[in-house]
Amino acid sequence: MRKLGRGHIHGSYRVDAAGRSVFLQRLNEHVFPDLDAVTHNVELVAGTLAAARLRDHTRDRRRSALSPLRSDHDAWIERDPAGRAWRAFGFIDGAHGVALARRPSQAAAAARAFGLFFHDLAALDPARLRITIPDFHDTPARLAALDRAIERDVANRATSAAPEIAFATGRRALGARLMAALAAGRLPLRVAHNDAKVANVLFDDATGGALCVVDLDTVMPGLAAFDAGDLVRSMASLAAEDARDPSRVKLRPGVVDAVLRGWLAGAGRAVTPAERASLVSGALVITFEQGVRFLTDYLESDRYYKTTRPGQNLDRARVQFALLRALEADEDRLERVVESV
Ligand code: GN1
Ligand code: MG
Repeated sequence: MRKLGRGHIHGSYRVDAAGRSVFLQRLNEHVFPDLDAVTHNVELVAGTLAAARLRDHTRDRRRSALSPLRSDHDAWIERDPAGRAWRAFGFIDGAHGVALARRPSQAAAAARAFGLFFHDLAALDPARLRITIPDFHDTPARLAALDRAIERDVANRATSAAPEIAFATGRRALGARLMAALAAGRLPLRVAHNDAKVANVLFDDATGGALCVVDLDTVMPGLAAFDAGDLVRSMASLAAEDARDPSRVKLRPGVVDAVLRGWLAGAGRAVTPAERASLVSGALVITFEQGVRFLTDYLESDRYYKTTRPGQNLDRARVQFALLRALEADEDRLERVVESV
């Protein structure tokens, strides 16, 4: 059994036994208390993607969708003697993940894979999915959680985060942009991945091309702009998400443009004009929201995101806010990029 990956949430392992390889995960029930709901969504989405893959002869059938495995007891989840929950997928071999997209072409390939994901799930009624983490990309709700954390200040850290708190509370209007458009019926509810980033794409070892979108745990009803926005957020800069010096955050305009173009190419005709027009706002809002989440966790004493050193969640928040400033400065140009596709 070999430990894999860098995710903040589950523990992931490769197991080779009886002539086959399995991707085994120990599930984090603190983050996902309703594993029945997670399992329902993963099975429904993986099945829908597999069916789309069968209709498309240009894709690698075996390696372009996850295949959840049942246990010997015909269950999707098994508990070990300590009560911990485990699940398994067929191992996708000859593939690798990447933590950072180095070149625009790689960023475009990852974004296109998520665009295809959107395209392939466009006919799936989002109401069939269960809510695994309520209000996941509801930025105003995330701001309300930040307000509570500031108010309680359980770890006495609010003073050390005063500039970040001021930054976040000054941008409430930005935080409301997407949810207001959804509530007003201007944007359609969709099946969204909700954790769209290059690290959740597998690339073919042989060709370097994007094979498959992974990590379906947060797939829920959502907006196109959540995923396209998170892709921009996670690839826009080469700085580490927890860089100690936020001045290392530099926008890579060529990569950002490639992400927007790549996502639109994958989504094709499944995307509506209003959705297209929301993608750049999505990048700003989701970057802001991620900073708000890290800042909240810092104030709540690092309960959610794993940390390996003091101040790591505050550094993470600072990086997101630096990135947001850079995206805001480039917003008009990015809107023109989307219009030109
Ligand atoms: C978490 O563990 P990972 O890297 O898949 C988080 C995402 C954040 C991300 C930030 C369920 O994802 O929402 O964008 O960290 N996932 C959950 O690095 O909260
Ligand atoms: Mg994830």
